Amino acid sequence: MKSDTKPDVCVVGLGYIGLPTAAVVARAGCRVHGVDVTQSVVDTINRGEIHIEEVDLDGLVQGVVARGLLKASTEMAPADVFIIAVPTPFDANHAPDISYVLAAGEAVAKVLKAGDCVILESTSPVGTTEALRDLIAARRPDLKCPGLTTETPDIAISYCPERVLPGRILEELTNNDRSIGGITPRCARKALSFYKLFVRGTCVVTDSRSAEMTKLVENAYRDVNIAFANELSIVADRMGLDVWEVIRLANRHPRVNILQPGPGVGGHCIAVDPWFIVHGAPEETPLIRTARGVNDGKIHHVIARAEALIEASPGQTVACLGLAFKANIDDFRESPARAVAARLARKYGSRIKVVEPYATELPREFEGTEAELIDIDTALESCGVLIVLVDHDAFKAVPLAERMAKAVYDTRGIWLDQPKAALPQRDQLKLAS
Ligand code: SAJ
Repeated sequence: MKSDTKPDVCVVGLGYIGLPTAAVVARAGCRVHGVDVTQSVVDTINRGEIHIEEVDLDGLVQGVVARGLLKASTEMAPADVFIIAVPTPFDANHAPDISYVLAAGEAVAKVLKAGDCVILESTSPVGTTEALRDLIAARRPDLKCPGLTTETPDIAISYCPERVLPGRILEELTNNDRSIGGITPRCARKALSFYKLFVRGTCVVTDSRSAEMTKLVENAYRDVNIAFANELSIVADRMGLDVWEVIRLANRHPRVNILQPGPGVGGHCIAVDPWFIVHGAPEETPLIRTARGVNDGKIHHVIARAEALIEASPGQTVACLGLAFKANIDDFRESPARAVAARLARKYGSRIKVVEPYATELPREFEGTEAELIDIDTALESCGVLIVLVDHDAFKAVPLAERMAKAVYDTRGIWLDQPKAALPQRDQLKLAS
């Protein structure tokens, strides 16, 4: 990497992490070449527009493209720093698929030169950065690779995960602390000097395997703790207790901080990454595996309770409030709310209405169900049953007076003032085991 001027940077994968990262790095004054396999994504970015939703990203991309600092292409180009931010999905057996990372490595290997720094940011199973290094070493025997030579390596390779929250990505890319995991300490120092160009948070240097595990552990921690809250909510339903009251009181203990129950865990990280740990150590991970099962199973509990409420309210129209995987975002992928609403729509047809302020039409699985997208005002005027699936601010703001007489099933605990009398007696609900 040039030490006197800002490095030229190539970002491989222009999705939810790659594009904001490319834009923030360009804002810091680096010339950024973004690479994506999808031509329409490349064309959109080169017009100064964006293909994903993220707060303030549109203006930032427009600005850095207009200043010539960010250009996108389907082709790899030489650079000083390469950031790989491609997907790492899992297969039907929950085994991680790092083929996109390796494909990116193949492409990067073709343009690498001595002095370059390669950084993997994709959430990855432990050992992936070394696998990337091995691939580069095999393709480029002319370059001395870190950990494989007793001499000073020609290139640096590190793992540096992001930990940004959708909806706050730009802010968190700059302000969050980061783990910088080098294959060797020298690799970590190279990556550190790059991240210092745009990260205000503390950058903590470690080895690549520890950094890989750290990212997985962070999301598994969330999953296990959400599973605890979800299990408590099922226990509370069985015992006729208000789980929100119990958690609120327990969290007054100075060292207790229980997370919030919901209809299940959605999104692309928390429900996926724990499997990477389980896959790496199947015999040693009963807790993490069970937590995944509890969170996936919560959807079925919610469906059973919703069905019981609907059947206890004959002739009433039902509003499912929310489709997003969490509050105040327009991301409906991997969403338990969407799965619950679609299931109810298939079973009860035109009785089911859906309120989702972030949607203009219902997703594909509602096709042929007769369910209808309506706004919150119409729902409050016409629906006798409300099923809260997402804690959007627009739903939280509905005053008690407008929902007092409704039968409500609130899976997110947003209306704690809702009279309990409006709920059917819990012991009358026929719950699925
Ligand atoms: N959820 C609950 N109860 C809670 C908290 C969350 O049911 O108390 C649910 C949400 O409704 C949602 C899911 O869990 O369905 C995940 O939401 P989230 O806010 O925990 O996480 P994500 O997927 O939006 O983003 C996470 C973030 N990780 C953590 O909060 C530990 C983010 O910092 C990571 O960078 C991101 O995953 C990622 O890319 O890994």
